[in-house]
Amino acid sequence: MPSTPPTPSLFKRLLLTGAAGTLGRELRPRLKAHCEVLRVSDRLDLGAADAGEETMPAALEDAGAVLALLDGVDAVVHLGGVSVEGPFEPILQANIVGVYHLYEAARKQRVRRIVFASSNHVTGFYRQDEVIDARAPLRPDGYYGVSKAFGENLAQFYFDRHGIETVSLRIGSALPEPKDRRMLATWLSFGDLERLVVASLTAPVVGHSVVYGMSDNATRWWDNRCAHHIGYRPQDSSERFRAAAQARQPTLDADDPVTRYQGGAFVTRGPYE
Ligand code: 15L
Repeated sequence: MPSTPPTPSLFKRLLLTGAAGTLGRELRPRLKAHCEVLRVSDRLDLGAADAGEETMPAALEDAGAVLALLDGVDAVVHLGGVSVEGPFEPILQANIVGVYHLYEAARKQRVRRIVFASSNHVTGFYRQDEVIDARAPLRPDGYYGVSKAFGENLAQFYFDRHGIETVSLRIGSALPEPKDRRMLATWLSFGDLERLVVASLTAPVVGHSVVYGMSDNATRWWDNRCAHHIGYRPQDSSERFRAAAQARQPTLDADDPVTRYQGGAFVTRGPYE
């Protein structure tokens, strides 16, 4: 009997930025199945290149380095940058200047699709008793959320002006398990993160699409009705962690902004001086 030929890789060369971060380390081995070569990049130590990988350290603030990073790349999964709320200057450099360098490099190197790690914090000032979809006006809950809103706007502009497609992933809480009651709504398992990224890379037509990155949780504040064309089907749910999360937080103060708003603790961070 003839042996089944291996599934051809979808991409010749895929770039993963932020590969040394928490989500980057999760996606790095998982994305290798979807490309012939995975180019991994970060400003931090990437370790040795594994089979099927090439390492290219780069700082997003360095336009020349980012241009070289996108040379010969079919598509990008952009996780790089600051991933939490904090003072403005580092966020400005990595998330605003850095994402501009990324899109300019994509234009010059003719990269056609980017999966952009945005964040639920672009809408963190909606209340936890509201359900929103991707058409809701943005309500960032800090400089970090503002920087991700900039990234989404830039993605829209580069699609309208240059035809570069992006899926902006408003990632919830991508952790091994939900740590508190808020995360029963925001949790995204690592398996579902992989499914979401792969669906975003492979959906035939995305233009600039926005999708909330959450698992199939029973409690939900986000409605992905505008993103059905991506074909993301979450397979995990936070429900099995509910009892533990409730035991950890038996009572909640409804007047506390951390409880009231979807962004949780991010909404109270700062000012920084
Ligand atoms: C994020 O955007 C952060 O990167 C992550 O550290 C979590 O805090 C997450 O949001 C969240 O909202 O739980």
